[in-house]
Amino acid sequence: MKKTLFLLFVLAGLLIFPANAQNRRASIPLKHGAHRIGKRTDAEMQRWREHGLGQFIHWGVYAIPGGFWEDKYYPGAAEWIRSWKEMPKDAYDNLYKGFNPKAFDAKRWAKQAKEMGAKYMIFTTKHHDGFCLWPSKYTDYTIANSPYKKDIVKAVVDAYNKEGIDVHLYFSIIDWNYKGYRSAPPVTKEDSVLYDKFKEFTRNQLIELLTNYPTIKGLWFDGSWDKAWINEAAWVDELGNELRAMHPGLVIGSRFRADENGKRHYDSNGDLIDDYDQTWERDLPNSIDDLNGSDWDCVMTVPQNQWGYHKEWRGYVKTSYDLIKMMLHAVSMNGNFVVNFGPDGQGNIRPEETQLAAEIGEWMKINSEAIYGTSHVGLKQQGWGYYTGKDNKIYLTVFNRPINNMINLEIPKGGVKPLKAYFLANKEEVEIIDAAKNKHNNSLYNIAIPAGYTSDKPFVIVLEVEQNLNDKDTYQQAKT
Ligand code: FHN
Repeated sequence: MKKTLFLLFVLAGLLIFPANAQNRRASIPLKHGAHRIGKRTDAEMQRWREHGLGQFIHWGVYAIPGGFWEDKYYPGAAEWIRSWKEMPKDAYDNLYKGFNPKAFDAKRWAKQAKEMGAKYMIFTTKHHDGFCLWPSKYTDYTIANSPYKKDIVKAVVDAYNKEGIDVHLYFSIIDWNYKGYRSAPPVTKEDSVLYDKFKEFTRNQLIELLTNYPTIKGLWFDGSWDKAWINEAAWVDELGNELRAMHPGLVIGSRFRADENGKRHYDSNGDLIDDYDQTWERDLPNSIDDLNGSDWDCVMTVPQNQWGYHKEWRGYVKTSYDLIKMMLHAVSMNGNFVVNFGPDGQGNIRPEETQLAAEIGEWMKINSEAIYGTSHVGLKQQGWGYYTGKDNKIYLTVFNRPINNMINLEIPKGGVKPLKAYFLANKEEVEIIDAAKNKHNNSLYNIAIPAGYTSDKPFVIVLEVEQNLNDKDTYQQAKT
């Protein structure tokens, strides 16, 4: 069972990441702070936790200009082009009249995600521009009024669910199209009336999404940083309760709401707001200690900072090697890794992204056992790569093969005893050399990679150990 393995080393007196409670900064009475201290322990959350790899799709009318307006290159993230001074707002707000993505085939996207190894996906129902990819009753600015007409969110949810992939819906609180939306708190009476309308509109849309797409597993909020929204802590908290009551098990990250003191993600006591930490956008923690014992996800772009479709990617574009390495980095610290795709205005996933998905999928076909349902194992990080683990297995994913072909491993005093090691790819056994103990009485081992072994990809060595890492009693102690 994922996220429990560090317990193994509780046995060795080595508690790798501190319980969240220990990291709390203060004890301030809060009405709208975290609703629990520590992680959710229910089955739905456990399912989310075990995904390891996800797919993000940013799609909307911004895919039509694709980062260009009148042949001028927009240097920001393509989905933000409406905010560019060179972009006439009226022209942008009428783009939907030409949105007719003839090549859109949700089944094709879902198949590709499945082949990549994604266990869940996050889909932009509405980005900051306010355009809804579902036929919302509460605005005219929707897919129903485009030439395409059909409900895109439904097509996506159905197709991915058919492939056994969980769907989480991305929803932007910022809505540049809605009249009552504003980023600063309302000042005048008139402003307040309008903002109240916006709040009601937002609530209606969220209820509509949960009603129309009952199989979804979570809501992935964004654009919740405006002071106007932050100031509504009590109202937003109540809305969150309402959504959870409607949809038991719903998974919501830390970007939905702030506490009454305006603290986002972590409340004024340092406790995580809602179910997982959403601060790791295009970023990875240096160490497990940076995570406060929280569940978390890392959402990652393929180029530097493009989520929606941009015709011209400039700068460094990540390779499948980079993305697989980041995935291991995340999973080895109990996070989910989510790779973003930005289909074009016709609904095609660009060839570069298709290629990356295929390469990640090839790797996952052989090595996914080291990803799905695995957790942090609490061993000292070595230069060769990353540890993940579950049951009685520790997976060593090797990115940097040492020139002496020895994979070093240090097991704390009283920790697990290795029994055998083998390549995950072909089960060929490799020698475990007992390299004595260090001055702390920790056991040092070298796993010997045969000199003749070749691989042009990161490879996984499985280390079977004596104890089952999911020991029930230790799991109970581990809940943070
Ligand atoms: O502004 C958005 C951005 O366009 C993109 O959707 C990302 C995805 O995490 N979220 C916001 C920036 O944090």
